[in-house]
This record gives sequence, C-alpha cells and structure tokens, in this order.
Amino acid sequence: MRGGKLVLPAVLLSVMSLLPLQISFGQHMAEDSCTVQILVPGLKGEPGDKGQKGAPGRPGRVGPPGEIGQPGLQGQKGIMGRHGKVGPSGFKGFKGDMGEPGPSGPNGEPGVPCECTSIRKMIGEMDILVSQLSSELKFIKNAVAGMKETESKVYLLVKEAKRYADAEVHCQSRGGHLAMPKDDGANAAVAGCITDAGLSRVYIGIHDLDHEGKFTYVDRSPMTTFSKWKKGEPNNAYDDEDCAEMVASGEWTDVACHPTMYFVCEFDKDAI
Ligand SMILES: [Ca+2]
Ligand SMILES: [Ca+2]
Repeated sequence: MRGGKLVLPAVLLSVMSLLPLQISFGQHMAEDSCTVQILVPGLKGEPGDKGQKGAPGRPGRVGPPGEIGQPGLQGQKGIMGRHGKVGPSGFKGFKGDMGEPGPSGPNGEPGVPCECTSIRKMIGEMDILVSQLSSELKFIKNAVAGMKETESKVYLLVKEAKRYADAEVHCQSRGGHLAMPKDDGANAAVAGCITDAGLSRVYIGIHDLDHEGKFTYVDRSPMTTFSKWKKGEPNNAYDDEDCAEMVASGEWTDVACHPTMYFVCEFDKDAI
C-alpha cells in the first residue's frame, strides 16, 4: 500500500467503524490484516429469532381527574316522613271586632206589688237594731278603754253610777266581783282605770258591813297584810262609812254605801 504502514489507535478505529464511509475503509484495511493489527467489526448477522414476551411493566402514573359527567335522571319521590315536633306557641293575636248585638231576651215575670207598709215596718225594726248595736258598741269601746290586767286578773271600769250593793251585783252578773286589790300590782291596775278615765274615785270591793271596824273583801276573804288606807282612814265618819272607794292616787277611804258612783269590777283570767 502506498501509505505504508498505518497505525491507528484501536479506539479511534472503533469510532470510525460506526460510520458507513469508515466501514468501506475498514474492509480495505482487512486485506492487509497481516501487517496491520486493526480490530474491525464483522458483517451484520442475520436477524435473530423473536424473543419471548417480557414481564408486564409497572403501573403507570395516576392520570388527571376526568371531566364532570352529565347529570343523571331524577329519581322517584320517596314516601312521606313522620310528623315533626309541635312548634312553640305563636304570639297572641289582635282582638277581633265586636260582634253584632244579640236578639232581645224574653219578658220577665210580672213584679209583686209594693207592700210598702210591711217594708216601712222592717225598716223601722232595722233602725231599732242599729240603735241597739250602736249602744252596745259604745259600751264595748268604753270597756276596752277602761280595761286593765295583771297576770291573773282583768279589771274593768264600769262607768255607770250605782250604789255599792248594786255595783257588786253588776259585777257578779258578769262573773266577777268589785275589785279586791291584794297586792301593789293589782292596786296599781285599779288606780290606772281611774286615772285613765280622768275620774277621782270608784267603789272597790272592801267593806265592814258584817262587823264594824273589821274590813273584809267583798267575797268575804279576809284582809291580810296588804292595805292602802289613806292616812286617817278608815274613820267611819258619821258612824256611817262601811264601804270603800279608791281615789286616783290608789289610796283607800271608807265611805258610805248608799251614794252612787262608778266602780271597777275584777275577773279571774281563768274564768273568762
Ligand atoms: Ca264602818
Ligand atoms: Ca272615811
């Protein structure tokens, strides 16, 4: 060959063999294989048999969401549900208009002719009753106003002027006696009846009618250590003083029994 020995790097020749031109060059060089150590690929072989089918590949990536489909057909109507709970009360409504007047009622029974005489009589009797009630009410008011009490007794001023004996009868008719003060408390209660009424004296239940000079209580119980005789009393003046009165100071005086004056009754609380 004219070019003489040509030595090329095996690598470069390998690259050149990839090109058709260089393949032609390679074939030429093969004629001189005795002198040039060049590695050249052989001719392309016949196509091999078809290989076996490979294993299935891995699943591909998740694809993008599909488009929204078309609305389906409307379903059939369901059955009616149960009744719900009762709701809260509503607000009070407005007052309605007044209705039409109703028909007239039937005529009443004929009235009874006025018996004016009997009615006047009844009115007269009622006037008398009212008068009596007024009198009793006045008495009760006076009684309450003139009432005093201790732990065991009630004392009542009676503003009706009576003699001693009649006064005691009056008190007994009401379940009591003329006042018989047996200690300072009782004596002060009776004195209170006198002063509250603005009086100066009243009969009390003490006398010496049975034995001159020996005073006892009106229920015949003896006088013990307690007494409230005024200084100089009892003096049996004019030899005619067998009863006793209490003055506003609470002191006692023997006096005659026949003059009339107010008096104080006493009542046991247990007997009321
Ligand atoms: Ca006397
Ligand atoms: Ca006297």
